[in-house]
Amino acid sequence: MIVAEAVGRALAACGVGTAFGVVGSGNFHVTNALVAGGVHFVAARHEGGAATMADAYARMSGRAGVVSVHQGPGLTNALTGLTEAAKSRTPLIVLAGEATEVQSNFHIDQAALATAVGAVAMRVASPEEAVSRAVEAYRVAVGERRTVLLNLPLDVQSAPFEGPVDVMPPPAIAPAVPAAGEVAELARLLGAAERPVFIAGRGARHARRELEELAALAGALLATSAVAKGLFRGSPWDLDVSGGFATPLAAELIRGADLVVAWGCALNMWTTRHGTLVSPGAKVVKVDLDPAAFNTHVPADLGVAGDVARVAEALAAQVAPRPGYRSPEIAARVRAEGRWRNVPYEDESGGGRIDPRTLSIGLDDLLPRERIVAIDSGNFMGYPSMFVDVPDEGGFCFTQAFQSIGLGLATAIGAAIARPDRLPVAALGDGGALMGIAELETVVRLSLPMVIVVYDDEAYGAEVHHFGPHGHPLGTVTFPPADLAAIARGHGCAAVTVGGPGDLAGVAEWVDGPRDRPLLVHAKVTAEHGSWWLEEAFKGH
Ligand SMILES: Cc1ncc(C[n+]2csc(CCOP(=O)(O)OP(=O)(O)O)c2C)c(N)n1
Ligand SMILES: [Mg+2]
Repeated sequence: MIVAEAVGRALAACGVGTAFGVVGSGNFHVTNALVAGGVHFVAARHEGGAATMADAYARMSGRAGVVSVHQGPGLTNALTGLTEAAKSRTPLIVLAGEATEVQSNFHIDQAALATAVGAVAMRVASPEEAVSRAVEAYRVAVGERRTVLLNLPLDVQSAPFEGPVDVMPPPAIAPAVPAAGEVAELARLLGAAERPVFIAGRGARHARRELEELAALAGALLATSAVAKGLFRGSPWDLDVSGGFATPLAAELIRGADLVVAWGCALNMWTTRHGTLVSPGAKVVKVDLDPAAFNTHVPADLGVAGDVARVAEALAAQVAPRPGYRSPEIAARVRAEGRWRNVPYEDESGGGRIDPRTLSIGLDDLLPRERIVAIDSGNFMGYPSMFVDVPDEGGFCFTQAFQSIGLGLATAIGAAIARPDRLPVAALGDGGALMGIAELETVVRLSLPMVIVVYDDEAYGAEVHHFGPHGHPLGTVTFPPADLAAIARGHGCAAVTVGGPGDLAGVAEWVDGPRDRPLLVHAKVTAEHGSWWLEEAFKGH
């Protein structure tokens, strides 16, 4: 056995289930060793796609993601996806060959690259530490929620490895017990609040039951950040997403809160519309594993350090039932106005183009409810996020921490592999779709029953709507029509072009058929004006 094989075997023994990558000479043996150890390997067509697939897979499966890349350009190609993962605290292990010889064409300072984007850099520096380094990389990724680059120098990885690959998988870390004083103070605030609202973020995605039980006692309304969308689906007190995507009703009720408790949620500019959704008179509490979150963005009056589920459970024993914000009148309003599709609008479809709201509502009606929706970035992104419903927090995958376009299709692939029981839906702009299109072949090759919806305005709409009103030239951000349906058919997908509501019949046909190939919905969308969340976004630039 060589060192590369020992590393692959060790990671397989740690419990890695699925790995993604693009294989070259420098990661050939380690990848094959993963496979030999029972790991399912998914070959991507671009390392950027592989990194994002692994990220999305980890988010939606709750397991570590692994991505395997060639030295040098294999790693640089993966960097945008790795940055997204690092910013999102996704447990991800990157296995990379490393050309340590400076004369090599492949040589770069890989450790510096990793740290520059917020990842942790490690290296297997000798055969003796092959197994211990691999286990350490796994432990840091999972235990500390980090993206870890494990460099495999070419000379070391090809050296003989003596001895057995004996791996004790690192033990699961029990969440720390929250401080009694902080919990008691939050219990006191909950006991005094007339209109409490809970906003749950990424750090609360595992804690639905605990939060719902506590919210029922405290009379709290429930909302989430975009990444946790769906967490409270089915609750009559679910306001859906807080922030730019919030319904007018959700915005009104969150603004009306006298206590906002953020659970595993930083209350960033997106979730709070630059702080404006939190009333100046409201008390703000943050419950977070990381105390560094307490004073960022909208700062907390009280911080409770700890795991969200544990803290909520501890509180439930201390809070006496009270109606709080939960009146019959509010319940009726949430029922009537709590979803975007119930908010009236004027359908602007016409002239061979479909209103993106009408498109999204039409898809919501047609697609099976057991779905997992992935969203790319751009002006269009709010339409699928707001009008296409999801069954729960496992139905929405939002790789937007780095705000990169082009990650949506790979996100949908990783999510689809994590949740094969659900219909994957990729919602993309034409710009993001063409940027990430290398992975369309992967969708077809893997026989994923995916629906890929392209909101095509033949432009980088975000830029058009931001700069257009000021009279700037837009030639750099507008494009001639591209026949995306034909491109998709060329890859082996089914495809429909939608130029008006009537064309959605083609989607219904696919849904009712064998779904034996992916469907690309090429939607020519109206684009007379930009979206309201986009204006909000540009305030942050
Ligand atoms: C990798 C990357 N390049 C450029 C940008 C800047 N950018 C933000 S939105 C956008 C336009 C995206 O176009 P499209 O996917 O068609 O969506 P639309 O805005 O038209 O709805 C661009 C270029 C970015 N966020 N990420
Ligand atoms: Mg566009």
